[in-house]
Amino acid sequence: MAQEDGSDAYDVIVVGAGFGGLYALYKLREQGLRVRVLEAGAGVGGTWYWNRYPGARCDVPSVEYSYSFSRELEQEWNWTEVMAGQPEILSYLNHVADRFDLRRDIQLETRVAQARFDEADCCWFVLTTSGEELKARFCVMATGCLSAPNTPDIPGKADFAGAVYHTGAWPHEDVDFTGLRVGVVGTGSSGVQAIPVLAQSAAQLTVFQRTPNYTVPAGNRPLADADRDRAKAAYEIIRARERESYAGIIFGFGGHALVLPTERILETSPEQRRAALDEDAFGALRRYSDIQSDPRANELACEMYREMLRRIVDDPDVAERLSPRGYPLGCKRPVIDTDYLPTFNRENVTLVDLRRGEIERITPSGVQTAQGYFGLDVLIWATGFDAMTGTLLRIDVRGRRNLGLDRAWAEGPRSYLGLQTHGFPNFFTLTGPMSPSVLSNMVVSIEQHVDWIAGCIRYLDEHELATIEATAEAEAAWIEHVQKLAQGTMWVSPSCNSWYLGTNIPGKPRVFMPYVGGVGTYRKHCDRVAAQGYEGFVLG
Ligand code: N01
Repeated sequence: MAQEDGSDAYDVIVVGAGFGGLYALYKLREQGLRVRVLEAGAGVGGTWYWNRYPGARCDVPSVEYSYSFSRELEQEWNWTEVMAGQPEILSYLNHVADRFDLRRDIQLETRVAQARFDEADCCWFVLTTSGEELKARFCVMATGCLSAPNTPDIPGKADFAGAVYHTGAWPHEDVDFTGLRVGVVGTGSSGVQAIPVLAQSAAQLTVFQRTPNYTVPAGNRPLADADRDRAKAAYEIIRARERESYAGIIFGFGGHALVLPTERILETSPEQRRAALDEDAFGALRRYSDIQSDPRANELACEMYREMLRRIVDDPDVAERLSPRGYPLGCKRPVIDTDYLPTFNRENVTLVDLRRGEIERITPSGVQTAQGYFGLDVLIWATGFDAMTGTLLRIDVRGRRNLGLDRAWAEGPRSYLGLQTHGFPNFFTLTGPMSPSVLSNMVVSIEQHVDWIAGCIRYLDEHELATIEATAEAEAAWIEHVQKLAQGTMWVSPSCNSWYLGTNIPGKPRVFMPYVGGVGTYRKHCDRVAAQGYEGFVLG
């Protein structure tokens, strides 16, 4: 497509119109660049466009899970709950798209099939599934970390005759479960959020649980006017502190005030731990400093969790089935819920603990497990995503010498700073593997990456340089640094399976993908690299 100046190339193609793609478009366009955003969905919003299952909600406080780039936007927008639900976040993102006139550069319902680097021309050719080809100097993949839904390969899954849904690709019209027998497979964040809501309308809800999760109540509530006003007045300080913090959050995960752990659980008596649970069940698990680093301490915390659960769930056998065992607290992504455990006290809810007999096959009318058959009208997969690499690898990305990203990442993702892979010049991965991304408030990490990329492109243009590419040495050193930081933590414990490690996808290499050093430290690394003329990159 010809540009206003007659050239047929864009400066930047951005793939994805979620939080990342929208801000990338805003920022790069402000810089005078010609930008085109390609988005597979029929609307903007990314994660919040696709994940509209009942109960979908963010677990980072909304005043923090929002853009900081516009003071006016911060002051205009009024969040109504401490942690906003999906519809409110989606309307925020639509407001942003309108407020900053972004839509004119976004092409919806456009899925990217291939991105190919042309060495002679020093540019990327991006091919869509409808056959359109676009050309740009730079590619920014704002494709999200949790955007490739995973439906497990269970025999007979195509045979089910009733309605089938995936939480990560939920229909846009309301789904009515009244009077129906509904089955949910999966008890990660999505399942845990959907289950209590589904239980209210379904005639019978059957939950197929492979691994029980450690989940704690979110304590969500309406955002009081006074609290909202206070946040608005203090935004400058809030944002500055988020940027220097560990996780890009200062009010605390789930909206609970951050408590610095000061006690060692290994130094407590059983009575003291029971008293701590009596006082504040949720807070109890956050007051100890040794849980993340010492397996014995961790097991004591796990037992505290199971004790909390037994206090909530009436039937001791159901409580046992819900009890996580054999893997540490803190290995998987924390799960925060609304009424999850009490839902299992309802008459119309059945918990199938797959540790007692796995799913053997899906039949046209239900699920056959080794412990019996469960008849269903509706089947919901809450089985997560091929995280962090899945969406990128579903695109045929070809760098120098026709190198495929799938080949470069055959033994796990390789990246320098989580921003670029050797062999793929001018190709940036927003919140990519080996950056803090999923261990942080995504919006803080997205803004940091977009600002860094925008600064990088400005630098190249000012110095009349055409390309930037991570060196193999810098990439290898960064990967080693990332892996070393994670060593000894519960995230990489041998008994841990998680999408952070890729172990939820059969055949995916077991590699811990996020950077655990914290967003503040990470930002300093990135700033230093830029200040030193993009150390670790070759500029050409
Ligand atoms: O996916 P998950 P998710 N048979 O991978 C089970 C973000 N998020 O969509 O643990 C039976 O966590 C699997 O079992 P197991 C957040 O970052 C945020 O729930 O692998 N079960 C697990 O129980 C989150 O972490 C929010 O043994 C099978 C479940 O499916 C991420 O998205 C809300 C199975 C998948 O859980 C992903 O969450 C929602 C099989 N073959 C999501 N395969 C908030 O902000 C998989 N499972 C609150």
